[in-house]
Amino acid sequence: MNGDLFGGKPAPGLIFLPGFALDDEAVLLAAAEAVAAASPFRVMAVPGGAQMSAAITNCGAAGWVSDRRGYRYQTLDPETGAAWPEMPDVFRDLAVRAAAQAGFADFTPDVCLMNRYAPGAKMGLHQDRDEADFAAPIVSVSLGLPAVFLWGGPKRTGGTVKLPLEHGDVLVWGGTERLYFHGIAPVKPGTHPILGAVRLNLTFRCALQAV
Ligand code: MD6
Ligand code: FE
Repeated sequence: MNGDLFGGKPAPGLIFLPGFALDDEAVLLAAAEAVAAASPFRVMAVPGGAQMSAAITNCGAAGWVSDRRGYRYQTLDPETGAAWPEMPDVFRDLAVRAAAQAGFADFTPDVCLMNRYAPGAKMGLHQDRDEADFAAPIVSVSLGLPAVFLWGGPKRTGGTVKLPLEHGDVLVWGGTERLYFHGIAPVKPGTHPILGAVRLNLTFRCALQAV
C-alpha cells in the first residue's frame, strides 16, 4: 500500500509504512510508560484559552508546549520544572529506520511529542511550524485505538483526504508538503487489546537543529 494512498498516485511528501512499528510494540510501550512516569501527560491550553482534547507529554532535548501565550519548544517541562526525559533509544532507532525507509537517510530526531487520545478526543486542522528547520521530515507512530488522519493542503480550507491509521502504522512526512494542514478526526470508542481505550501518537522531529 505504500505510495498508493491516493487512487494509485503517490503522495509526495507523505509516506505510509503500515505496521512498521509492530515488531517493537512491547519495548515502545514500556518506554512510553517510563517517559510518562517522569513527565506525565497533561492537557494544555491553546492561545485562545480553550483546552486541547488530547493530553501531551514529550521526551528528548526539548518539548513542544502550548499555553495562552502561544506554542513553542522548551527544554524544561513546565509541570515538573525539570528537563524532559531523555528520548529512549528504542524510540530514536525506530524513527531513524522509518525515515531511512522513506528516503530520508540523515534524519536524527532531537524531540518526540507524545499525544494521548481518549475516545472523542481529536486534533483540529493545524500546521507543524514551530520547528527550526522545515527541511527535516517528521516521523509519526500510531499505537492503540485506530484513528482517521485528515490530510489537507497549504490552506486551512479546501477539504481533506481521510487516511485510516492503525496500531503500528508509521507516517513519514516531509518535503514540499511539510507545512500542509492536517488533523485527527474524533477517536471512536473502542478497546485496544494492549492499550485499552487509548490512542497514542509519537511524533519525532528535528526541532532545535538542522538535519
Ligand atoms: C496525531 N499527528 O497523529 C497527530 N503532525 O495524533 C500530527 O499532528 C502530525 O502525525 C505532523 C506529522 C505527523 C503527524
Ligand atoms: Fe501535526
